[in-house]
Amino acid sequence: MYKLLSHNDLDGVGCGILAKLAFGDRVKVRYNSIGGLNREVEWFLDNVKDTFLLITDLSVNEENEKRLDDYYKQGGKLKLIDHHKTALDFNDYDWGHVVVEDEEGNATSATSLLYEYLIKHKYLEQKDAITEFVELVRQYDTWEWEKYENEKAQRLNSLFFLVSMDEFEETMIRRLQSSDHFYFDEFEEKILDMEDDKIDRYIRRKRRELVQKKVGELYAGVVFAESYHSELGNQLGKDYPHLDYIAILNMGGRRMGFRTIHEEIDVSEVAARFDGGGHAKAAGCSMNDTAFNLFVEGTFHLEPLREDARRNRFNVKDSSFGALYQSRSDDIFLIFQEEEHWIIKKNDEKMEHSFSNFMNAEFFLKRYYEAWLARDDVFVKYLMDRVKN
Ligand SMILES: [Mn+2]
Repeated sequence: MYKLLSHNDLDGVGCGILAKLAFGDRVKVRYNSIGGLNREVEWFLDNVKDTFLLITDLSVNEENEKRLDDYYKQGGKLKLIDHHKTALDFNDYDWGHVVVEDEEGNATSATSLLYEYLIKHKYLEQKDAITEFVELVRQYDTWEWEKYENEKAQRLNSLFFLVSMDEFEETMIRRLQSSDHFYFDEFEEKILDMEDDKIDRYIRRKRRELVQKKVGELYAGVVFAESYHSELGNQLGKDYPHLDYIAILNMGGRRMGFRTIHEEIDVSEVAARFDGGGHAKAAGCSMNDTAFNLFVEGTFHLEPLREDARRNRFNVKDSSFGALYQSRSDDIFLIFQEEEHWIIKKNDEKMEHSFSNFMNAEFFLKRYYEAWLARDDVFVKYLMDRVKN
């Protein structure tokens, strides 16, 4: 018999699907939250015998780490397969297999590592449909789908949330067994289109609620949201590149997620400050007192960031003639080009900084003044006033 304990996200469930394809009725699969895994491992060690234990996409606490090692040394069959860099120490054990990047430098996922493992040990045969499915899961879990603009990966994750876990598992297993290539059927395509529209509307609404807060040395965008965390964190990060990361607070679940689009920022370090963990680009933690204090109490009174005017014809970004910004304290900023440099005038006074391009000047204004691109009518009035004077 086999037992698989895995994470309850798409990558974790991808592992369950592979295990069922490989072992059929001989494997029992349980999906867990990050916190729930340790209870399951304890229960397994206390109650189960003669069973090969596989743990994927999650790692255990110190106590279970010791107990599992004893179990292994006494002849118990065990493998922990993970791709989180916080789990790399498990490679010290024979039973640990943690790989963050493969030899070609591609980010791994638990599903891709388990697939390799199952093929290598001849538990499962390689097949195009499965390889394609595994690659979609990997791209979604590692954000690579963004780079390749592979929306199929994002849609697979949407589908995962639209149906129950059991139904997703069952449908995928049947499809991977019976078809040569991976596909969505007509009905799935239809509901996924509807879901895409819904996500767009949700993100637009949440964008109007985003507040900015300096936490330590970094600037965070903070938003309360129950759904679509990864899509939301990603889109808001791209919309507000002057923020180092986006923090998404799920009050009902008492959890928070961190997401960054910046190479130089590692949000697993941010999460670690609050006893959480994860990847450099996406991480999470439970909401402890410190986190609650900083991110909830510390932001509740703040006004959301104002959005840039969208339908302007005259006051547009990157115009060497000048782009006008406003701030909540009623300051007015003009970014314009002067010879090689970009300069900012604050209320008609030149500021001392100069910038090598428009983007850096705008970054400065947004980061330190929370300024937004003014609407055309404000811009026109600004120019008329200057002409009169
Ligand atoms: Mn994963």
